[in-house]
Amino acid sequence: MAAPWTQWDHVTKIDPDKPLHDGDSYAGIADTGTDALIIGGTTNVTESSVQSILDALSSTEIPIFVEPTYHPMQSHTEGLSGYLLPVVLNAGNTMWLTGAHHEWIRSSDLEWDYVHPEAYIVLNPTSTVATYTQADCNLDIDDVVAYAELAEQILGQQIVYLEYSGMLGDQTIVAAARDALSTAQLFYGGGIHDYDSAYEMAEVADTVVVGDVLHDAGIEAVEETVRGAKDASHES
Ligand code: 1GP
Repeated sequence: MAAPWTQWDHVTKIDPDKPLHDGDSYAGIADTGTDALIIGGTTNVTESSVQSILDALSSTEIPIFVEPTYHPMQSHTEGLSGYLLPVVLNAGNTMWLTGAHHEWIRSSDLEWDYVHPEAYIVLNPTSTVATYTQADCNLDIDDVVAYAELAEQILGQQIVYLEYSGMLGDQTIVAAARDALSTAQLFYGGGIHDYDSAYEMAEVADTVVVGDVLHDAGIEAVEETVRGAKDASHES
């Protein structure tokens, strides 16, 4: 069976550390047409904050994954499709390459069917994730392409994630990374906030991820980004 993410054009990431926009509810996010939800953030994410969001999403039918930047005690929670585990290829702090993962595996009885790695390439030097992982974001297009190939061909990664968190990335770099991959899925995230920005990035990435727009502008704005991503995917 094909991995679920091969069907995703648009994903919405919910940060447990940020409130929803006024009047929005977690349950309403799935009605935007987004293909999947990821619960995850860089700082202040705890098992209990993730659990309250899972509870609020209990009637949601689209896949829900958690990016565990905290240390989950359970390897599988009810209502969860699985964990997406970031491995930050350009991290300066090896905690984000293998350190945190090693610790989690040592201390938990993981159900591997539910755990899938994502090879992150962090590209916005001013983002919290770049600071936190001490990422080397001083990369040109050939560096990014080489990381994408390394992820797929050397590390056998099925998901490569270009993470521009907080800023809209460079479409040429995203397209070049996509071209360098054979079967891995290219996720793009960062700065998508309306129809046009979603369309632009979905033209070149396999899956676009929106985060801040949910918390800053709300569900209706997320809906616009879904339309942009779906239109671009159907045309390509
Ligand atoms: C963050 O890639 C996601 O991990 C989305 O980025 O918050 O900038 O939309 P934004």
